[in-house]
Amino acid sequence: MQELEILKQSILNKNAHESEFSQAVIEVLDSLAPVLKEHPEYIENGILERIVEPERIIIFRVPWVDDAGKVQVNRGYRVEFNSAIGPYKGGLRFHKSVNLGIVKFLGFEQIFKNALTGLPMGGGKGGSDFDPHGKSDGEVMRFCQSFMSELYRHIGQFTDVPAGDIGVGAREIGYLFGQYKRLKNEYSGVLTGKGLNYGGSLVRKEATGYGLLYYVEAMMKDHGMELENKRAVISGSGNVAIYALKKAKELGIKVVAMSDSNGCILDEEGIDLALIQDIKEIKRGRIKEYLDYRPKAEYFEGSSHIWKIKCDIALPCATQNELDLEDAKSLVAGGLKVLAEGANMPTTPEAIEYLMKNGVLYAPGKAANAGGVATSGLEMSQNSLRLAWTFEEVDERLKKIMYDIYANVAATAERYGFKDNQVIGANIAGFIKVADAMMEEGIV
Ligand code: NDP
Ligand code: 2IT
Repeated sequence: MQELEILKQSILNKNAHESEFSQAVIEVLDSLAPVLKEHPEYIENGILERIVEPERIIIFRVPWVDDAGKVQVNRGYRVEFNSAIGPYKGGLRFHKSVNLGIVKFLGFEQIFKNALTGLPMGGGKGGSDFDPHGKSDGEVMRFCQSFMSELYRHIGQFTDVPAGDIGVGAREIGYLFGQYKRLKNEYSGVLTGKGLNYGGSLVRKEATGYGLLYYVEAMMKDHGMELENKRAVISGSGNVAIYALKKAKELGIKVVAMSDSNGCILDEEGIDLALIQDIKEIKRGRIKEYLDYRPKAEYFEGSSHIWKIKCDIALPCATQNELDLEDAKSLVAGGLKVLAEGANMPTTPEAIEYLMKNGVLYAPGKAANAGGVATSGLEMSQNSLRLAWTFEEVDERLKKIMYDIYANVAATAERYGFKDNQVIGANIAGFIKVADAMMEEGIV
């Protein structure tokens, strides 16, 4: 379609230095031709031009003092991308690689992911180039307090509700929440992923990893495939990876490898969950330390080695573009059947194309990792009700949401003539809900 080609070129020109953002936008635009043919009103009303432009971007200075008494300065971001179906919602990422293009790509993905959950949440994302690795608790606290000293005036339970992402877990959310409450003199559910003592939801910590496996279960069942005794690898060893491992084990899948940004471990007896939790969640250590306790396991330098390990199921749960065409080729050569993304945009476009052409069931992150933000939505509901649901109740709702997302993605793909193409299914299903809301709300 000519309109799409013109828009794609203008996105590339306008955001030439934001490669991740352009990559995410082009993938969505490339999926939309079938729906735009049926609905020319989306083009006539400038939906595409509007949906690729954030409603608001906030960039701010974050000064703080390190343990040596030296002044440090980081850059803070919040991209409030789209509020058509609810308050901006999405995580905060603290990682040295964070820049505006990365936050925009994550915010853009979040619009469609949040729509797929069926809950009323718009899309947003934020973060900073602050690197929490090796920082003391005091340094992390002072950084979080400084970050919130600016962010607090832009967010609110009905406006914009941040949560965690890479480098932002329960510790950081606690410090951010404490500072927000102090500045506003108000207790509200302005953040999700909160501690259970002050308004957090059971299952939020587990939600992205558990949700990923519920999605995989729904998808594999639909294709008549058994989960039990399948061999899997999971990249990363953070929040998403750890709870993907836990649920995979419960479902009878044998996970043999995990990684961090330095390297990967292979344990043919199956990765020991309690040991990984001790090394990564409690000691905040490196994955290499696994060998100190399991000498039969092997360690390989470099985070991408994990894709050389033979497996039936691959679950990338670390970061964007961590799996490229070469990695996809070695996975397919090793007999890969299923790849589902716990991370956001971990697979490069060339790798996705290769996987799908070679018969791998491929589940894109905006569908497969939506369990985290969905449970954030459930945390917001509980905060509004001033109630706390049981673990079982939240887990049941999460599972239903993930099964419903899979069903919606699969049905949408089929309805538009692309059966089993979950990229097209997820992008169209997410897009239609947001686009229709934007049409109803007028040109804003
Ligand atoms: P964590 O900070 O808990 O863990 C991140 C993991 O990924 C760590 O093992 C880290 O290794 C590794 N990693 C990070 N950056 C790189 C890199 N550049 N190269 C190689 N490895 C890297 O983050 P989460 O588990 O929360 O997030 C993981 C992914 O899941 C991200 O893509 C995030 O956007 C996505 N996601 C998260 C959700 C959530 O609820 N938390 C929800 C949906 C998606 P190291 O320790 O060496 O840095
Ligand atoms: O990428 C994601 O969906 C998240 N980091 C979770 C966002 C949220 O608001 O819970």
